[in-house]
Amino acid sequence: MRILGLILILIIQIQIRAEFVSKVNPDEFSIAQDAKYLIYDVNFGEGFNLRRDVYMRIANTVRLLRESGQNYILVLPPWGRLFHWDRQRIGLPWSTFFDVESLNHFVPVVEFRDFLKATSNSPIQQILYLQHYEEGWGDEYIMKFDERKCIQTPSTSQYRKNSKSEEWDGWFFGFKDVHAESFKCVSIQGDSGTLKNLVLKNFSEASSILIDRAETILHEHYGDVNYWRVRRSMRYSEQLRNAANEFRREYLDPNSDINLENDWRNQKKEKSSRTTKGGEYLGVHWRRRDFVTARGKDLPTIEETAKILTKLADELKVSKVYLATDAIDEEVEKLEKLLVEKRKLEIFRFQNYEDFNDGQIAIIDQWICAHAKFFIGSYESTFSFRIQEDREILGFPIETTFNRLCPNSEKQCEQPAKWKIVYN
Ligand SMILES: Nc1nc2c(ncn2[C@@H]2O[C@H](COP(=O)(O)OP(=O)(O)OP(=O)(O)O)[C@@H](O)[C@H]2O)c(=O)[nH]1
Ligand SMILES: *[C@@H]1O[C@H](CO)[C@@H](O)[C@H](O)[C@H]1NC(C)=O
Repeated sequence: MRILGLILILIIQIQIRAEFVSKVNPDEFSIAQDAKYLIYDVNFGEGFNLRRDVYMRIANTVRLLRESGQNYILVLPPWGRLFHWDRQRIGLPWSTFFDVESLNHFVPVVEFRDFLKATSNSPIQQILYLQHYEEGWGDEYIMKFDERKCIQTPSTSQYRKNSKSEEWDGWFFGFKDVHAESFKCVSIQGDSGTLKNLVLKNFSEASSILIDRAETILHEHYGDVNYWRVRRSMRYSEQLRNAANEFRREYLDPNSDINLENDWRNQKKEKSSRTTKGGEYLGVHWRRRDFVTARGKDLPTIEETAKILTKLADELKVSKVYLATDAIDEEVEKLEKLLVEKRKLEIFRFQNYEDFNDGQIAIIDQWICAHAKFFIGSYESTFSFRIQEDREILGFPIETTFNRLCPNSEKQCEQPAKWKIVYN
């Protein structure tokens, strides 16, 4: 009874606080005034793993802005409407996939819904819609930006000025009652640093900016220490790590645990001297579906995949294969049949579709592959790249990580670029 009372009081207090937060007048609230919010969005068609890469570029822009003395907070764009997800969802917070506290140790971040609360749903001050230069790069690639008229695309037309309110309407991740005061197209060629310059030079008065088509800008220094710092900060949520870890222990290898520091900032180079062994299984990322149409000649057939995996399992002396794939059931069955026929291999997949959405299962697949004794991925798949990065963070020897499934006719093919982790 007493506990129940306590819970009730707690609930009431939380409600009062929530109401208080949403009613704060930003003009009278100096903290809200000081903080500036940078929100971003990515082209509709981009996949989950490229979007994770865009986060890194924008987080570095926010880092650079903060290093120039500006108190920017990165607003995390809700997940949803992803082309590859069979079960569509919208408006998912980052905590569905990532440890937000860990992200927060690189630059301050806030979920979109909390940003709306903190700013009492007042309009976003400025939308900057990034685009390329209509005339192309010219003779050389120079970093630059210019206000230009919008190159019309289906995604620019989502933004419309409401003739009554004079405010701009848009998709805004499917959230209602979100508007913007001003909208501009900017042609830009450059990286995280160029975007910082654009914001600093022309829009530092705005207390909130939405950068759309953020994938237009590149990394400032691909693979440098800040690339890896932000990458290391992108720890998966505890729920997903636990699910993957339990699966590993139960089905793959009870002794496949790898210790990481709780806080990525404390992870020292010496601790990852590439001695990580991983679990006694082979991790495979077998990308199918649209990849077969788009890059068929870079992928092995099902029969060839079975051959490669059988040979690898022999060499590695493992009998278990963890299969991460987007293949349709028929293809998986065919592959499984071939593998079991050829040699007594056991194939494992994580398939708890009840408790996890498509993006969560993708991350669980990745985290399990990241812990395998040996990993082999698919050519130029960002899904495979993210696994390779995780393995760099976990301290695996290079030769166990940067491998790809070669297409049919080639015994050996060009292997993935080895983007090695750096700590300073
Ligand atoms: N669960 C799971 N999903 C996968 C797997 N491979 C691909 N997918 C799904 O398909 C999507 C692949 O798109 P991306 O994340 O963009 O990665 P990508 O392989 O580089 O593909 P593109 O961006 O389309 O070139 C993932 O986000 C998943 O939704 C897999 O092994 N397991
Ligand atoms: C930045 O401001 C300058 C000066 O007001 C203006 O000429 C220029 O067009 C602006 N650039 C962008 C990208 O808004």
